[in-house]
Parts: sequence; structure tokens; C-alpha cells
Amino acid sequence: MIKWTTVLLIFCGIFSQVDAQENLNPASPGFDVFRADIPHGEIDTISYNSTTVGATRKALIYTPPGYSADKKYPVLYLLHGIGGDEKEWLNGGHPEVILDNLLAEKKVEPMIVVMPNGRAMKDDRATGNIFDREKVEAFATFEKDLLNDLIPFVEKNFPVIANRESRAIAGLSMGGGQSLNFGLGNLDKFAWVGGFSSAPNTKKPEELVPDPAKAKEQLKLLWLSCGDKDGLITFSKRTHDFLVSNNVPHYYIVEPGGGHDFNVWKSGLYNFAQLIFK
Ligand code: FER
Repeated sequence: MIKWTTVLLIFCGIFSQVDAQENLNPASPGFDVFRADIPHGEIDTISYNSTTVGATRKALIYTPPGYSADKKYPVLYLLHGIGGDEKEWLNGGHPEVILDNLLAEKKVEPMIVVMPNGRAMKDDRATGNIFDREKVEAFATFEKDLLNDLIPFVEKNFPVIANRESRAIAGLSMGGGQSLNFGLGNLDKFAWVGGFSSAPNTKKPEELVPDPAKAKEQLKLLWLSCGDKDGLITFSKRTHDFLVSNNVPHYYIVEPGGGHDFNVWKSGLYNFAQLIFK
């Protein structure tokens, strides 16, 4: 199963890539299985003061094996979906396993991964009706929390390289929409942008990429992926079509048989992580 998905992924990757960027690496079987024989990173909880929300907010942070305050790291901001919170990636996707494994094979740069809560409101738990208007709006408000509160906190308290080439943003579903909206809307802040199964919160292409020439010049990577059985694929497809028409290089990976689930999101992270910060 994994093998066929991998083979198809590579073909999709090669043929959907506009302009020359490196081809995808196949997902080795076991890419998401914990290995006891390699060094492991750490997951911690951080708390930061959000002037945007007027509250102390929590995020998870992954520091890679060999982490040292004497080194400097790039940072990936990794965002969750509508039913999730800062723990969704950890519980559902185990990014620490995927990244530890990739690092052991020297396939990624050592990086810090920050997993915030993208529902920027006082009660940011995924309880009650997760589709409530104010909860959905809080996913848009998170742009301010991220740019004005969380990123400055991370850059003050961790040994990170604070420039656009060393900042990436990616996410799943609502977090995919946020990543495209915030990443493409703030090209001075992010050079690496990825949306996995991006949700209806994704801005319309003309708003998302108002200046295709500038996006082309500034972006180091733009990644869109989605399962072909995912009802939300129209949001990735329309973005892809616009990018093709406007000559903005990007990956558009359609996963055969893929649903709206962590199989697609883990393989998205696996491939995206290997392309960034290089
Ligand atoms: C919607 C359908 C799906 C929507 C959001 C989602 C805001 C998000 C799904 C997810 O994050 O998994 O109509 O509207």
C-alpha cells in the first residue's frame, strides 16, 4: 500500500512540478515508525503572552536531537485543523518520529518545529460546535497572534535564525488554508509555504497571490497536496490552476485514494520537511 502510494506520489511530483525544483524523495517504509536505535528530539510546551488575544497561550515545540543553544536553527510553524489544537499534530501525526527518522538519514536540516493553537481566542479549545462563526474567525485572527506574539516569543527565547529563508509555515486543512493565507500574504516573513488538504478558509487565488511575479521571485517553496478522495480538493485545485496560469513554481501533489486524514498529512510533512531550509 505504502509502496504504490509512494510510486504514484513520485510520478505526480515530477509531472505536476512547474519549473525545475528537485524531485520528491520516496517515503521509505517505516518513515513514521519510532526507531529506538536513533537519537530523538524533544517535545515541550511553551506559554507566550498574546497581545492579540489578551491571554497566555500554549504551543508545543519540537527541538531536534543534538539541540544546543550554541547552534542556530530554522523554524517550521506547523498548524492544525478545525477540530484540533496545539496537540493535534503530535497525537495524530507524530511529527517528532517523522523528523527524528529523517534526521537520522540526513534527509532534513535540523529544525525546530512549533505547533501552535491556531484558534486565536480566549477559549481556544476544540469543544462545542467547532464550526461556530467566532471559532472559524479565530483561525483568521491567528495571523496577528503568530506574527506579533508567537514568532517574536520564539525568536527571543530559542536559538533560531530570524529571517524569511529560515521560516517555514505548513498545516493541515484549516491550518493549510492559514499557511497559504499567512505565508503568501507575508512573503517578507516566510520563504517556504505548504498547504495539506487546505480548507475553504483558503483565500481565492487572486487574493492569495495578488502579485504572481513577486511570489515567484520570493518563494523558495510552495507546496500543495491533497487526497483525491477529499471533498476539499477543489480549494487546492483552483489554487494550483491559478499558479500554473501565472507561472508560479509549486508542487501540486494529488494522493491517489487519499482522504481527509493523517495519511495524507504525514506524507505531506515527510516530503515538505525534506525540501525546506536547503
Ligand atoms: C468547511 C469544511 C471543512 C470549513 C472548514 C473545514 C470553515 C475544515 C476542515 C478541517 O480543518 O479539517 O466548510 O469551513
